[in-house]
Amino acid sequence: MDTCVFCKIVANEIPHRRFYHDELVTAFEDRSPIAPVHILIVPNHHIESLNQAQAGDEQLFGHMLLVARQMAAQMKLDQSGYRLVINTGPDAGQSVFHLHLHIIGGRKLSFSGQ
Ligand code: IU
Repeated sequence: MDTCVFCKIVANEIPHRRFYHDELVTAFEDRSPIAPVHILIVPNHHIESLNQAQAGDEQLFGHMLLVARQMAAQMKLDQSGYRLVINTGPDAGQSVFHLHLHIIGGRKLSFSGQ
Protein backbone atom coordinates (compact mmCIF):
# COMPACT_ATOMS: atom_id res chain seq x y z
CA MET A 1 0.00 0.00 0.00
CA ASP A 2 1.44 3.36 -1.07
CA THR A 3 1.06 5.20 2.23
CA CYS A 4 1.82 2.36 4.65
CA VAL A 5 5.05 2.87 6.59
CA PHE A 6 5.61 -0.88 7.08
CA CYS A 7 5.09 -1.53 3.37
CA LYS A 8 7.80 1.08 2.79
CA ILE A 9 10.10 -0.67 5.27
CA VAL A 10 9.51 -4.01 3.52
CA ALA A 11 10.35 -2.31 0.21
CA ASN A 12 13.50 -0.81 1.80
CA GLU A 13 12.25 2.68 1.04
CA ILE A 14 12.82 4.08 4.52
CA PRO A 15 15.75 3.51 6.90
CA HIS A 16 15.41 0.75 9.47
CA ARG A 17 17.56 -1.90 11.14
CA ARG A 18 16.67 -5.11 9.36
CA PHE A 19 17.25 -8.51 10.93
CA TYR A 20 15.54 -10.88 8.52
CA HIS A 21 13.75 -10.94 5.18
CA ASP A 22 12.37 -13.72 3.02
CA GLU A 23 9.57 -14.12 0.52
CA LEU A 24 6.86 -13.94 3.22
CA VAL A 25 8.04 -11.73 6.09
CA THR A 26 10.44 -9.00 7.18
CA ALA A 27 11.82 -8.49 10.71
CA PHE A 28 13.25 -5.16 11.87
CA GLU A 29 13.99 -3.25 15.05
CA ASP A 30 11.14 -1.25 16.53
CA ARG A 31 12.10 2.43 16.22
CA SER A 32 10.94 3.11 19.82
CA PRO A 33 12.00 -0.02 21.68
CA ILE A 34 10.38 -0.70 25.05
CA ALA A 35 12.98 -3.34 26.00
CA PRO A 36 16.60 -4.17 25.10
CA VAL A 37 15.23 -6.40 22.34
CA HIS A 38 12.15 -5.16 20.48
CA ILE A 39 11.70 -6.55 16.99
CA LEU A 40 8.69 -6.41 14.69
CA ILE A 41 7.88 -9.17 12.21
CA VAL A 42 5.53 -8.12 9.42
CA PRO A 43 4.02 -9.92 6.44
CA ASN A 44 5.56 -8.55 3.25
CA HIS A 45 2.13 -7.98 1.77
CA HIS A 46 -0.28 -5.55 3.35
CA ILE A 47 -2.71 -7.03 5.89
CA GLU A 48 -4.32 -4.35 8.03
CA SER A 49 -4.72 -6.39 11.21
CA LEU A 50 -5.46 -9.88 12.46
CA ASN A 51 -9.12 -9.12 11.70
CA GLN A 52 -8.28 -9.37 8.00
CA ALA A 53 -6.59 -12.78 8.33
CA GLN A 54 -8.13 -15.36 6.04
CA ALA A 55 -8.25 -19.07 5.53
CA GLY A 56 -5.11 -19.71 3.53
CA ASP A 57 -2.96 -17.50 5.77
CA GLU A 58 -2.02 -20.44 8.01
CA GLN A 59 1.39 -20.83 6.41
CA LEU A 60 2.13 -17.13 6.84
CA PHE A 61 1.17 -17.05 10.52
CA GLY A 62 2.97 -20.28 11.31
CA HIS A 63 6.02 -18.90 9.53
CA MET A 64 5.84 -15.66 11.54
CA LEU A 65 6.00 -17.68 14.76
CA LEU A 66 8.96 -19.73 13.56
CA VAL A 67 10.80 -16.58 12.46
CA ALA A 68 10.03 -15.11 15.91
CA ARG A 69 11.60 -18.16 17.49
CA GLN A 70 14.63 -17.77 15.22
CA MET A 71 14.95 -14.06 16.12
CA ALA A 72 14.64 -14.88 19.83
CA ALA A 73 17.42 -17.47 19.55
CA GLN A 74 19.59 -15.04 17.54
CA MET A 75 19.14 -12.43 20.30
CA LYS A 76 19.89 -15.08 22.92
CA LEU A 77 16.46 -14.79 24.49
CA ASP A 78 15.56 -18.45 24.25
CA GLN A 79 16.73 -19.19 27.81
CA SER A 80 15.75 -15.93 29.53
CA GLY A 81 12.36 -15.63 27.83
CA TYR A 82 10.48 -13.17 25.67
CA ARG A 83 6.98 -12.04 24.81
CA LEU A 84 5.12 -12.06 21.48
CA VAL A 85 2.32 -9.52 21.01
CA ILE A 86 -0.09 -8.72 18.17
CA ASN A 87 -2.09 -5.60 19.00
CA THR A 88 -5.36 -5.67 17.10
CA GLY A 89 -7.58 -2.63 16.80
CA PRO A 90 -7.87 0.62 18.72
CA ASP A 91 -8.62 -0.79 22.19
CA ALA A 92 -5.39 -2.79 22.03
CA GLY A 93 -3.45 0.29 21.00
CA GLN A 94 -2.69 -0.79 17.45
CA SER A 95 -1.12 2.30 15.93
CA VAL A 96 0.20 0.97 12.63
CA PHE A 97 -2.41 -0.75 10.52
CA HIS A 98 -0.14 -3.27 8.85
CA LEU A 99 -0.23 -6.44 10.92
CA HIS A 100 2.92 -6.93 13.04
CA LEU A 101 4.17 -9.32 15.66
CA HIS A 102 6.21 -7.71 18.45
CA ILE A 103 9.08 -9.72 19.97
CA ILE A 104 9.96 -8.13 23.30
CA GLY A 105 12.69 -9.29 25.65
CA GLY A 106 16.02 -8.72 27.30
CA ARG A 107 14.56 -7.65 30.63
CA LYS A 108 12.04 -8.95 33.14
CA LEU A 109 8.58 -8.18 31.77
CA SER A 110 5.64 -7.52 34.04
CA PHE A 111 2.17 -8.37 32.89
CA SER A 112 -0.06 -5.38 32.46
CA GLY A 113 -3.51 -5.23 30.96
CA GLN A 114 -3.32 -1.44 30.86
P1 IU B 1 1.38 -1.16 17.67
O1 IU B 1 1.21 -2.63 18.04
O2 IU B 1 0.64 -0.77 16.41
O3 IU B 1 1.08 -0.24 18.81
O4 IU B 1 2.92 -0.97 17.40
C1 IU B 1 3.46 -0.21 16.38
C2 IU B 1 4.94 -0.20 16.58
O5 IU B 1 5.56 0.26 15.41
C3 IU B 1 5.40 0.72 17.73
O6 IU B 1 6.10 -0.02 18.68
C4 IU B 1 6.29 1.73 17.02
O7 IU B 1 7.39 2.13 17.79
C5 IU B 1 6.69 0.97 15.77
N1 IU B 1 7.06 1.77 14.63
C6 IU B 1 8.30 1.57 14.03
O8 IU B 1 9.08 0.73 14.44
N2 IU B 1 8.63 2.30 12.93
C7 IU B 1 7.79 3.26 12.41
O9 IU B 1 8.13 3.90 11.40
C8 IU B 1 6.52 3.42 13.06
C9 IU B 1 6.19 2.68 14.14
I1 IU B 1 5.18 4.84 12.32
